[in-house]
Amino acid sequence: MNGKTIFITGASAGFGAASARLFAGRGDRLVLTARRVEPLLALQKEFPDNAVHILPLDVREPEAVRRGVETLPVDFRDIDVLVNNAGLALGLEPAQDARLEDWEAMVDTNIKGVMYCTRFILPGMVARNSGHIVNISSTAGAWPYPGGNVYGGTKAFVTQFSRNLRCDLLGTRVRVTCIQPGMAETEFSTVRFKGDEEKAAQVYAGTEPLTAEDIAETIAWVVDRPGHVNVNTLELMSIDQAWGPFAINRS
Ligand code: NDP
Ligand code: 8X3
Repeated sequence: MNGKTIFITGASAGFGAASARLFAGRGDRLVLTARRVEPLLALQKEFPDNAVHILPLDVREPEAVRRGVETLPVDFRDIDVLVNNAGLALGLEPAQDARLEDWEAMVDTNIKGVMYCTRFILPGMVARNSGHIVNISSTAGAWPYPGGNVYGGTKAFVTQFSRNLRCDLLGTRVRVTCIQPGMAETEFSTVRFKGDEEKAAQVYAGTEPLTAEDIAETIAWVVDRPGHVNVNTLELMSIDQAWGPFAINRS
């Protein structure tokens, strides 16, 4: 069989859907997961001649992830690339006002979801001595901002988990890459602001943000490096984004 088998979480929108299109366009086999089935079916229909397996699941449910991975059709079983992309931010309130339910949803999705997918897919990669895990972290995991509290914390986990995985995998041909995008226009802010499209649009107003396609191309680039090259961490931002000065409180 030609091409790679690529397992993408969060393929129903944003970076995941753009990556699915990019990889399908060049003939890779895809396993596409997310909670919403309709967008996954639509993606599958876009590529009628491709091997695209859709696997609706919630990454917060370890049994669903385990079952989904174990029962993949035989042609999709040997996963070459796992893109741990499913994730979300909920709210931008200061910590003292944040909703505990939002914090729990971010921890369960962004941390535990990455743990579950990795834990159930990695053994096959190690057994075949071949594979690549691409984890989608964020600039929010490296740089703080007001209201980033738990979201940034979950992405810091993704960054350090990626590095620690490489330590465990040294001596194998399994690669691990952590990608840290800055502001990119997807459904991300609409989800963060719980459906408030106007508030979401303000995040990107007057800027040229990163696009989902930019991130898909970055994922493809790290995957396409020769097998002896492991891109550890890759941070990228829009030309319209940079760091701010330290904030000072003056009384
Ligand atoms: P989108 O909201 O456009 O896409 C998020 C994807 O994650 C959707 O496909 C969604 O599918 C899926 N998802 C969310 N929760 C779950 C769950 N519990 N189980 C399975 N799938 C889930 O956002 P982006 O494409 O922008 O975000 C992708 C990743 O990139 C996230 O991890 C995000 O934190 C990160 N990121 C985003 C940045 C940005 O500015 N946009 C910048 C840096 C990082 P569904 O709802 O159907 O389940
Ligand atoms: C998404 C980027 O800056 O909105 O991870 O947290 S940011």
